[in-house]
Amino acid sequence: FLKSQGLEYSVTIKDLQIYREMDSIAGDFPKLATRVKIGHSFEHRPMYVLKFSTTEGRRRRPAIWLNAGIHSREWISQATAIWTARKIASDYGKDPAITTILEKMDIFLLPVANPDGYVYTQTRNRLWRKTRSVNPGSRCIGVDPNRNWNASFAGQGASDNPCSEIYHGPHANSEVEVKSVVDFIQEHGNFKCFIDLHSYSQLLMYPYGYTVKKAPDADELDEVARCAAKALASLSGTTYQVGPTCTTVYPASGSSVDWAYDHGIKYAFTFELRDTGHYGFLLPANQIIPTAEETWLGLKTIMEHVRNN
Ligand code: ING
Ligand code: ZN
Repeated sequence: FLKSQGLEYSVTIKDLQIYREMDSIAGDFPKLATRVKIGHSFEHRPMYVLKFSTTEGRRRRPAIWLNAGIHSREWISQATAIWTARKIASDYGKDPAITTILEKMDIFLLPVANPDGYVYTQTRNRLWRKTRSVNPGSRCIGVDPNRNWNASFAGQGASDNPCSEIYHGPHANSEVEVKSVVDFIQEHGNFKCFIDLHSYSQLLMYPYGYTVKKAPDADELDEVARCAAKALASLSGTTYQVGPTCTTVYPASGSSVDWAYDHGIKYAFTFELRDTGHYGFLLPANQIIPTAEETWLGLKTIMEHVRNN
């Protein structure tokens, strides 16, 4: 396949070190963490999630989906996710919060939701956002994978121009990376929470992005988000703005969290991680661990609320 596309790199885990770390976490915590392949990307890289579960039972526990790296250039997202993966595993049995969460629920973490784009940002264009799929009839490559979900698809805040950074694609779920997640979540059928990590701007948002209309659960989601932002800030004072996507950043249709929310996953949140624009997407490496550590406090606040409800 790759040869037919004229691509010179190989489809191995070599170009995705995060996949090796996922393997290493699963190896270090075999009773808790397993690496699960949920599909593959356009360029046939595997899509791996880490599943954290304290039960071997066949019954499907209520579950939490942690999504990262849907936009490839937002590197703090993938980095925070893989840090979080090891944190979940190593704090289980020590931190009562994560221990009780995992006694009731399973956590699925997808650190690289757009693997082709991520490799492309490391080899060709640091600021690539979209997937790397071919658009028939256009010289431009890629679809915005956060405009490609079946939630007011092709509505406001998305473009029908394949050369746009917010191109929604030919139809909902046209991107195999999006379709893989949708199929997995629907097949599972018991997800209660979906959190997508992006950067940058320091925002914590909930549905909707596709309309200014208030979501039915907006008051509860706003309250949870405010508690999470407060917990996050408690570590080193990083401030987050809280609100619905549409009025907090901009209108955007076809997003992952709006799809999740409209498909019964009430606790749907998007983090826009550090910073507020000084470094932007090029956040220096020495901010990875501080960002991950403070974000963890926000994530735990949300997951504890999901556990209690
Ligand atoms: N921002 C998000 C984007 O996809 C967003 C904002 C969040 C839109 C949630 C819709 C839903 O444009 C970045 N930085 O990608
Ligand atoms: Zn993004």
